[in-house]
Amino acid sequence: MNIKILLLNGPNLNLLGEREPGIYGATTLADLESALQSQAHALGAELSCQQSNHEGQLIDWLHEARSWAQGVIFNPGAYTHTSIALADAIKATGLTVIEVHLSNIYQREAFRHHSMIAPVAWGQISGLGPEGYALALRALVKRAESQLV
Ligand code: CA2
Repeated sequence: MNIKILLLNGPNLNLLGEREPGIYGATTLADLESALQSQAHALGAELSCQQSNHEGQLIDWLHEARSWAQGVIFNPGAYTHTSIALADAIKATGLTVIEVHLSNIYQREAFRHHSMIAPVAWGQISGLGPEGYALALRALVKRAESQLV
C-alpha cells in the first residue's frame, strides 16, 4: 500500500510569496506544494494538496481524509487560534496531524501564542518556514512506514 498524506493549508495562505515576505517568505504556495510533491515521490509516498479560506471546507477535507490518508500536514492559518470546530474534526477523525506554521507563533502577538489545534495534533512545528512542511512530511511517512510492519 502506498502511503498517502494530505497537505492542508488554511486561510490566506494562497497569498504566500505575494504579500508580507518579511514574515512568510518569498516562496509561493504553488512552489511549496510542488517541492513537497517531489519530496513525497522520493520517499515513495503520495501527497494531495489543498488550500481553502473556509473553515467548513477544511473540515470536509479532514472528514474525507479519514478514509484514505495516513497523515495530515496542516497549517490552519488564523483558525489555529480560534477554531474549536477544526480541533473537534481532528479529534473525531482520529487522523495523525502535524500542525505547521511558517512563522514562529510564540515570537509574535500574544493572541497567536495559543493553539486550539496543538492538543489534538501529533506534533507542532513553528518558525522554520517551508522547511517545517518538509520535516512534517518526513515524520509522517516514517510513522506510517513503521505502522506497516
Ligand atoms: O505562520 C503561519 O504559518 C501562520 O499559520 C500564518 C497565519 C497566521 O494567522 C498564524 O498566526 C500563523 C496567517 C497566514 C497569512 O498568510 C499570508 C501569506 C502571505 C501574505 C499574507 C498572509
